[in-house]
Amino acid sequence: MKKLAIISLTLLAGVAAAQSSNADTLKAQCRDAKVVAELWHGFQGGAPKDTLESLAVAFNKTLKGACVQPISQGSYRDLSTKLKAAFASGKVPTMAQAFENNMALYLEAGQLEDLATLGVKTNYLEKTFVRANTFDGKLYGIPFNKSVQVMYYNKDLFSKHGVKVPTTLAQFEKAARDLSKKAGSPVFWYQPDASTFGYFYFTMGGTYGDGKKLVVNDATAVKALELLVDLTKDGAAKAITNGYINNQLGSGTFGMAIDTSAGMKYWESGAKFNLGMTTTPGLKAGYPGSSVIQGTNLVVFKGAPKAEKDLAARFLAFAETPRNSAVFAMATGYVPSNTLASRQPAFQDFLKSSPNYSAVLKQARYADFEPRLEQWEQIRFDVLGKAVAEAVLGKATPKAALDRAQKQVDDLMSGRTR
Ligand code: FGO
Repeated sequence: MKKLAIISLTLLAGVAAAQSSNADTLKAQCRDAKVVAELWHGFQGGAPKDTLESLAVAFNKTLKGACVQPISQGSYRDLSTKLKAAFASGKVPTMAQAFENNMALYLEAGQLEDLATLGVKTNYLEKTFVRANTFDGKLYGIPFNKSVQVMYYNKDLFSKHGVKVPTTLAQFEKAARDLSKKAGSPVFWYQPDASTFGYFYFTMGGTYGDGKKLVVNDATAVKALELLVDLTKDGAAKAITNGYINNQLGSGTFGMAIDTSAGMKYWESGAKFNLGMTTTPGLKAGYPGSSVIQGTNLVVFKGAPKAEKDLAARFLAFAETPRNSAVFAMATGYVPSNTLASRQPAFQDFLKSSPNYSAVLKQARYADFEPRLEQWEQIRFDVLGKAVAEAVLGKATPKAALDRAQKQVDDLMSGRTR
């Protein structure tokens, strides 16, 4: 117990201290190591990358002659592209981050190690997340950085105009319209993509089909996209088409957004107003809306040498201790993977000093996964995301955009296109 406490304190200190030194420390730790377990990831900077690196540094300090080396591969999509190339060349890393749909693909390609064979345990890990990592009864990944969408809002703007923070979709629509009129510009900011669409779709009861056929153009989907399009046309919502919303907070009057909890630190540093975080508006009064579960799991590749895989299993256990899970969540905004994390005294103190974060814990009980299909990554970006963008930019009606998307989905699912 004592050793754990020391490791975690070191980790916390590592997060808070000058982050740039992490890269140097990792390089030094891995320079003479006989066993190097590469962890390919899709973090590109900020709190998520710093915290992952701090975790690896702290873990490596417990080892002799071995190390875990996190290596950024660019974005999440760059990561899956590079992994597919690695499968083709046979030079796989030891571990990587993976969305559930990526795992379906990697599993189909015969690349994932069954974690039970490495002795990986899932005691006290979030059951829903663990289930999402389980295929045909076998565990192929452990939840690491799982996020939920929450509502970020400008407390000052709401109180200036005497508008109540919405808790239902009807209130949300009215607040967006009223506040935008008062502010003289659109206050609901969103990225026109599958993630934003997913919030509205799930909250209105959408399910992307019945599990047998993938559906993106049912009546609920059309209704969800129409709401976004109408708000945009009417000057109550603004599509942010060039990157993260949190990078645009200096330009114009921001009111509210639905965005990943993993952006928490970025939002905190980008907001020049009192930032509020709360659960998403729901369909019925008294119930939060839904939210898309994003972020990734850690997987181990079958083709890596045995010594690296054993080291990976030890790292997974280290990453998932209640304390390290708590530290990771506190430093980033991700949902803790270990259910015991929130009982940590440091976590309790954190909740008192950062009450916004409690929205993340509450929202985690009202969130849904996107389909766990190997084609999903391509569909969410190149088909559904494109349809959403087309509709909000006025290039097609929501129904026409989604009908076209459905055709592309059908072709992809039946193998007519790749
Ligand atoms: C991101 C992407 C997928 C899939 C969902 C999939 C692939 C979505 C969405 C597309 O870990 P999350 O919650 O958040 C990310 C985290 C680490 O980078 O920090 C967030 N971030 C980073 C910089 C910043 O300025 N602000 C900020 O919020 C970042 O989003 O994952 C959410 C965003 C997207 O990448 O555009 O998950 N996503 N399902 N990506 N490849 N495949 O199936």
